[in-house]
Amino acid sequence: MSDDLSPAELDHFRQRAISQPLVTHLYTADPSAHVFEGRLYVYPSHDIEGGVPFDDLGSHFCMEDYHVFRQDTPMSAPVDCGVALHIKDVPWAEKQMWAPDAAYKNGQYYLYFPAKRADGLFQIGVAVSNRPEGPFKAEVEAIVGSYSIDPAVLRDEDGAYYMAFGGLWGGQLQSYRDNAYAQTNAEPADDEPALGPRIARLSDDMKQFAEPSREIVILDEHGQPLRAGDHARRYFEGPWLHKYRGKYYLSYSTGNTHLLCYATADNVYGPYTWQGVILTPVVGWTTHHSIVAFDGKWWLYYHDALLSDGVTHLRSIKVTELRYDDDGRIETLHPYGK
Ligand code: FUB
Repeated sequence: MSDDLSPAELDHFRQRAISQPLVTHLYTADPSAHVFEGRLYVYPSHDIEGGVPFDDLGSHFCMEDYHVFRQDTPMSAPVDCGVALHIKDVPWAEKQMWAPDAAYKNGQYYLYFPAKRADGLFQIGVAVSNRPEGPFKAEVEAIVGSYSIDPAVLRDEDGAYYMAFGGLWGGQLQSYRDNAYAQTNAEPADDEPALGPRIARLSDDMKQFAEPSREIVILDEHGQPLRAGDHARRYFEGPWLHKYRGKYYLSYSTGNTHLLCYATADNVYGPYTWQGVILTPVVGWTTHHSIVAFDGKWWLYYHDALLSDGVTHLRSIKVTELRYDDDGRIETLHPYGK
């Protein structure tokens, strides 16, 4: 949704909002929620006003660190566990710590995060801790073969871990084909297949890809790849993978149409088939989420920009219950009512 909203419009959305900001002493966005040690840990971006002018590449999203938040239940007040990782402690990264995710394996916690290198290209790094809240120690180099933004890690039931990632425009995904960068690469034409997110299995030590990443293809109802011009459905950024009743669910943002939608598959690599909308537009340009099960219910963590009166790069994380129907379809949520 556009961030040019009048005070009356902002009031209207505030009165109808289905949930309130979880954190009000900081701006937070892109929440990745996980259950570790029986409690909820939320790994968001930490939005700041860095004084960087707005541009179409998202340079004004100039975040410098991550805070981790802990909750006893999705509805309880989060505890700010403090700075988990700062960009000054990441040898390969220069700026723009965007949407992170986390995973647990064998007594260690792994924080995955995108950031820009000095040459202006995004890569994805990993940092390790023995506590879910950190502090995390970054590896010296980014993950080999990683690029673009928005890592999301799924632990499958057989113990394998997969990372989905990628984002268009400022996220640079359109500059890559077959894992190779060229400045001349661009988004496909409207009638060509859309670019999908990337996916790779993680190595046993969780610090590298175990294989070159491959593209996730998202099909329409006729079994055809979504077209690049299908802006209401095609992948843009912010992937999330979860499993429900044995099926893989890939959910994501459609970017310039501001929807969170989802697609399902029988195989983690896809192809996925587009199914529907999870969340209609929020206040602010971006929409980004995670889905987590807690105590027998499912929860959607998301963000909007109401707390900052609609400033797109000053967002607040929120949570609301997510429901499936008997066929496993996710019911569409409207952040400010219908
Ligand atoms: O927070 C910076 C970027 O905005 C994220 O990486 C995108 O998913 C969007 O939410």
